[in-house]
Amino acid sequence: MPQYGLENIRNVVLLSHAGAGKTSTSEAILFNAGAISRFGKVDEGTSTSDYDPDEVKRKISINLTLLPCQWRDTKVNLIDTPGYSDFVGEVKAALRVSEGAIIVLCAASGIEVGSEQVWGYCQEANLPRLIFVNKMDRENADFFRTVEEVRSEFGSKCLPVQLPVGAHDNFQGVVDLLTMKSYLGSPPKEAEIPSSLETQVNFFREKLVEAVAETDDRLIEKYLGGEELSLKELKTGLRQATVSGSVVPILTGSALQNTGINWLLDAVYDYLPSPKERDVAIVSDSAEQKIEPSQDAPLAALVFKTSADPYVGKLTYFRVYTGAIDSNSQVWNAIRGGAERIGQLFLLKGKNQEPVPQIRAGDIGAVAKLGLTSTGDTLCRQDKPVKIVPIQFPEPIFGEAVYPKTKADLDKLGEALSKISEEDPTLRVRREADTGESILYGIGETQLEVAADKMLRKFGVGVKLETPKVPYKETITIPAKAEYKHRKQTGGHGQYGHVLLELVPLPRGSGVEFAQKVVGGSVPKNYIPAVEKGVYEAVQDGVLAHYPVVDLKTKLYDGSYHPVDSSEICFKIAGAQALKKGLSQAQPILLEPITNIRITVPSDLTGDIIGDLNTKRARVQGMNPEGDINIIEAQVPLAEVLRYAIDLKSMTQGRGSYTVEFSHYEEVPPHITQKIIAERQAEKT
Ligand SMILES: Nc1nc2c(ncn2[C@@H]2O[C@H](COP(=O)(O)OP(=O)(O)O)[C@@H](O)[C@H]2O)c(=O)[nH]1
Ligand SMILES: [Mg+2]
Repeated sequence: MPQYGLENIRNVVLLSHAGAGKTSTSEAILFNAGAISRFGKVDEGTSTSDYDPDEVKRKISINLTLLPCQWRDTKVNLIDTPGYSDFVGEVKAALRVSEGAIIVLCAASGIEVGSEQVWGYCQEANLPRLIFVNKMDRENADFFRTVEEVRSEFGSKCLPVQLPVGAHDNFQGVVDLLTMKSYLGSPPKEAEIPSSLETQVNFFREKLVEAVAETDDRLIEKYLGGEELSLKELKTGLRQATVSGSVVPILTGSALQNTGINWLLDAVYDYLPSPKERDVAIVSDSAEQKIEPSQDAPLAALVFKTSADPYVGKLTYFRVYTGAIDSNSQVWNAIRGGAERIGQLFLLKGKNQEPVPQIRAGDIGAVAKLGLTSTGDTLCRQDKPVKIVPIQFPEPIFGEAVYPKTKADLDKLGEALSKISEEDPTLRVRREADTGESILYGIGETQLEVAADKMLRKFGVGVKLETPKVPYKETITIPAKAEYKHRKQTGGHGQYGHVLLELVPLPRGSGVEFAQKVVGGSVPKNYIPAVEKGVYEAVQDGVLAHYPVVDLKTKLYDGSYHPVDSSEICFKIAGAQALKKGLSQAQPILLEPITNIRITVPSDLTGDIIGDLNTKRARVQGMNPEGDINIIEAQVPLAEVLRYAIDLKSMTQGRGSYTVEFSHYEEVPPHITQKIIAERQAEKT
């Protein structure tokens, strides 16, 4: 197992809209680099990256996958990511441990929503990147149209370093704008530049040389003086420009046909930065600081993924930034403040694990069965603790209630839920006290379906997912008085309890209060707690639709007792029954939770979003345009936004996002109250 210096590593994340060809590109890269001997296919479920049964079943990537290979003297840790927006957590984790990115575009579809999103993530992270215009073999593939779109949306710093020769079933190869040679056929042979491409070749070559020259005073002098830059100068300059982000090289090819892949690997080698060229942010005295990656410094490694395996147990993925980590050693988890035993270390390649004695700075590895470590933690030396700035994951916002399918499933449900949410930082489980449901929150519907499949496959727990119940409540609108006498004569001694209650509505959010003002011992003191107990039990089950009653004060003001027949239970029954009578007389209503929602969308979609909110009984409270996005704030009943993640995605093709939080309870409009009561009755019978 060779060891690599920092300069001889590239950690590269593959990013794109779903289906542009990341996984196929990664397969072609592995194949050409000799890391695999068989060229697998996504569509046949045989790719190295999409090995997980859920990925094979759906034919999409769900997890980030580590796919190391060697190109020339350098180790390339390729990280394939899912394009489907539900799995953005994996993308964020992969981005964080990479020094460079390849953004894959489909030559027929051009820029798609997902391409915009991943471009945005790279901008945020300031990540040097390459663009690979894939699928040149496809019908409707159009490199020049795609480049035009890219340059107008992502900026003129995106520049082709190659142009394709031919397209569709006549895609032959590329013209290299640095060497000014064309390479055609398979295996590629040097050829003349086709005369039909001359105009474009000259145009883009000029742009490229100019952009490269601008990176260096000496080069720009030479360029302005009319001198040609040498190939070496061009390459060095392009590397600098790519690393600094002032140029984004565009390459092209076809992953499926395995064309253009070697040049892509060359570009990763030549232009993307090594771990040495990117500092890592640490938290020091709650401020952020940068440290330089180094193999000689004490250990600092970031845990960026955790996966749960029913056999192996927990598998922890980490990226080493400084120092090295050894098999069978002890490290310090600076975030948890505890020691962690490290067993056998592994390098991962898809599903394969290769045991290794050590993993050094710059590289990525995994270890099984850690005790206290979870995603986001830093592993280091106890005498030199460091905390690497943790990864920011998006908030889980879309919830579904999880119901076990059988009694056996119920027993194992809690553990399975906690294991799958440990695997995915964008999943969270919360028990809703009001409805008694366990709610699994995530980013989207597909992610939750995959989570349910995983619970069955990995932990043998069958679950159904349902839209969560709305925690409605009931209250009263006018004061009322009610009397109940519980009296029974059965056999031996009888039962007797008699109370008079006064019910008064309280303001929203007050809850339930109980008071007593009994004069002359008409209800003896020792029975009053029983009445109170009866009242509190009865308010759990309202008279309208069996929802809990809130915002009500109950006062016990009179009653009577029997020296022999009275008991606590009799007064409890009387209290509960009197309350029920009182509720019916006090014009009860239903209350529903109202949320504050904050929706961020491209400005031109504002009209659609507002129109839709109007059908959801929302009150729009404000709009805050910021550039070409608009932030809409509204209050809307929870019942209307339980599936808003799905609605918003379809209205905006995924360009929108939102946050939602509980605000307060409000009266349900009468026509909806009728519907809810009818539904509850149907449910109960
Ligand atoms: N014609 C053609 N199809 C491709 C190419 N690359 C990928 N595909 C197909 O596009 C689909 C999605 O590819 P995949 O690699 O899973 O995309 P990902 O979602 O970005 O990982 C699959 O059906 C691939 O066979 C290509 O270069 N040419
Ligand atoms: Mg994929």
